[in-house]
Amino acid sequence: MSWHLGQVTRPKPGCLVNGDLWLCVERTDGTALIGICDGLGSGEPAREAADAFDATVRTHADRPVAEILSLCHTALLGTRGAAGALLQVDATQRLVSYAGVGNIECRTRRDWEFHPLSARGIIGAGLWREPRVSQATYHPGEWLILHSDGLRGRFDLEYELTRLTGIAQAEHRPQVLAENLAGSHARDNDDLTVLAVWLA
Ligand SMILES: [Mn+2]
Repeated sequence: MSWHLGQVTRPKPGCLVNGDLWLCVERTDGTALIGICDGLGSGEPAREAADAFDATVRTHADRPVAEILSLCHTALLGTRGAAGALLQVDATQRLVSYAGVGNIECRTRRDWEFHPLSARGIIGAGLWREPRVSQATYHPGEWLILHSDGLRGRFDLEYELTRLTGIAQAEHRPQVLAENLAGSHARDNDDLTVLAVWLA
């Protein structure tokens, strides 16, 4: 019972500051909390919003995911706002929980009947409604891809997974997948974050 994470994050080409970020923290109950955030726009103001998301998630990591996003909304009022999502991985129960707001996508294999959607809206701006939490159990070998809109969403996950079969050390596959996706499907006009989570 374990899981592995691959990641790529970078600022918009030509920019020094990345308005996207991701984080992974271990909760006191032993589950993992993975977060991804895209501060609106780019540069310092986007980063400021993303940093507020990061700090809030770390401070309240033991709370339920939707509640953490509500706390993020309050913390981001007065910033540019952000899109953001949280994935909780319970490797002991083989259970994942996802909640997101705005342009963060969570992609899964077609065969897995778990296709969570982020709610509309912006964290830190406008009317707030606590997002719905999607939950599912999984069999070992399942995948979740979380990405900001710096990645085009139309990639074929099944095909990308077939490109990994030649990699002898399975725990390296998530990183290779994240790099393959960033290499083939990134937009060149936005900050980018791709997380590939392999539930072993
Ligand atoms: Mn973006």
